[in-house]
Amino acid sequence: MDAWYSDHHLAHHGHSELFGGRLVESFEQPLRAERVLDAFLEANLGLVHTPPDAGLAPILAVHDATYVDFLRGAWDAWRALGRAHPALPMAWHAGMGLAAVRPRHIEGQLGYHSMDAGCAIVAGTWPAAYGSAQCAIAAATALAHGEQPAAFAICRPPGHHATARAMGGYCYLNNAAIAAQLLRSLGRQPRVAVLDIDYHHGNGTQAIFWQRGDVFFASLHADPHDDYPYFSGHAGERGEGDGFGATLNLPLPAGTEAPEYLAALDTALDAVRSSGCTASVVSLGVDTFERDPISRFKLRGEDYAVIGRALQRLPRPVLFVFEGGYATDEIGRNAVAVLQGFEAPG
Ligand code: Q9C
Ligand code: ZN
Repeated sequence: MDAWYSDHHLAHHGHSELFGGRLVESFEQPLRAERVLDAFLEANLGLVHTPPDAGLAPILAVHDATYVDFLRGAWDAWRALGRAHPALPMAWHAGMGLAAVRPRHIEGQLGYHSMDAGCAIVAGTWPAAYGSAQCAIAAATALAHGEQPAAFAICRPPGHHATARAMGGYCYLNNAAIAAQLLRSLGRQPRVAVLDIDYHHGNGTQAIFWQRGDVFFASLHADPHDDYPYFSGHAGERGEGDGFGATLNLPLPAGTEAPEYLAALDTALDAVRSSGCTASVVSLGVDTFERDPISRFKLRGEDYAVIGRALQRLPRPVLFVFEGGYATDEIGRNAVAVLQGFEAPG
């Protein structure tokens, strides 16, 4: 399978996040995507393409125009206050009990368009997020044209926490949702599955398709009682309206190892297979790794090829979209092991 990679992500760097009560250098680093690219090239799995610019339309099919305008202009508005350090939100409307009116001031807008203090904005953030989305768009376009049965979008920054109008969890644009939407429209797929195997619940993807029956969302993740994103991903969340039954959440406890993980993955794959989907997007996070610095599952290096093999059961074409994973020494190898397992002879 071929991969899509944009070096615009390199300009999204030097950002901090609020972590454990301290402002620390973000765990979400440029090195992550470089490691994944290196591992993909080393494994000789296929070509690596630079995505062409497909414009804003596929992004606006998922995200609100006001949010996209905010992302594009946030750094300049922040700079206009005389600040040269990264922008971070610090006031949110949760709990005020009012429908939030969008503030005029950039500090208010940062809070209005975010769910946490994990998404800093620097000069290179918009170009990076845009380039990341373009990787998913180009890979989905290739699949829609029937060129290949599978593709890999080496997205950075990641996307699955971003909702239609809010950033969070290192995510600005929801690459997986943009790709799923594009497969629906461009590829004329009647029903598309999104399988999210990042350690964290893909709250953004879930929210975007919550009321839609045409995109089936299944996710394996840390139990939100105990882990980020805390307010989304419980087993009882199943979608609403036309989307009722098209969301499946399989929260797992801290310390989860391969046997329980693979059993839950089988449950998700059974559901995807009976959902009538004819194409799949995998939100591929490898922060389920035992040595991931911010996560508490216990998957080992050798488990990732087994996961990839299990994913052979997904309806094709299959688009892998890179999400989280913070053990920089191993993320490349682990992500690519999933692809190798997927491509291994059945
Ligand atoms: N103590 C992704 O993997 N911080 N985002 C959690 C836990 C946010 C992760 C802190 C983690 C977001 C794409
Ligand atoms: Zn994650």
